[in-house]
Amino acid sequence: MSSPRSLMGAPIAAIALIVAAASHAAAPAPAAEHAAGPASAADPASALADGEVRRIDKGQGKITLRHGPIANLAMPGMTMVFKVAEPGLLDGLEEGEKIRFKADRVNGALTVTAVERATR
Ligand SMILES: [Cu+2]
Repeated sequence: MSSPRSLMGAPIAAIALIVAAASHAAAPAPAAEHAAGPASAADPASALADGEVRRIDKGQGKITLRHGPIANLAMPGMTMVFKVAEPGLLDGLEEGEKIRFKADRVNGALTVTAVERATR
């Protein structure tokens, strides 16, 4: 244990110690990191894949996409059915429309978690 006691360094060191002590007491570091939330874990820009809507099934909450490579799932381009994380993601989409989307494995099912229209 060494304590910085010089007069010049004392004020800053003291403040730093107080802040460190206060935040330590208020919230343990691991809990604070978890609070950031799982949804924002991946870089959103790089997680978006290209897709074209082939079929929409609002009743089942499913969408068929012809998609390009999906980096975060290590999946090559193909046509396949995805679940959607929430029905509202299908609102306004039309078959044949080009989209950019984010997909993830949710409870073992490949699921579209975000959709945005491709801009041209
Ligand atoms: Cu696929």
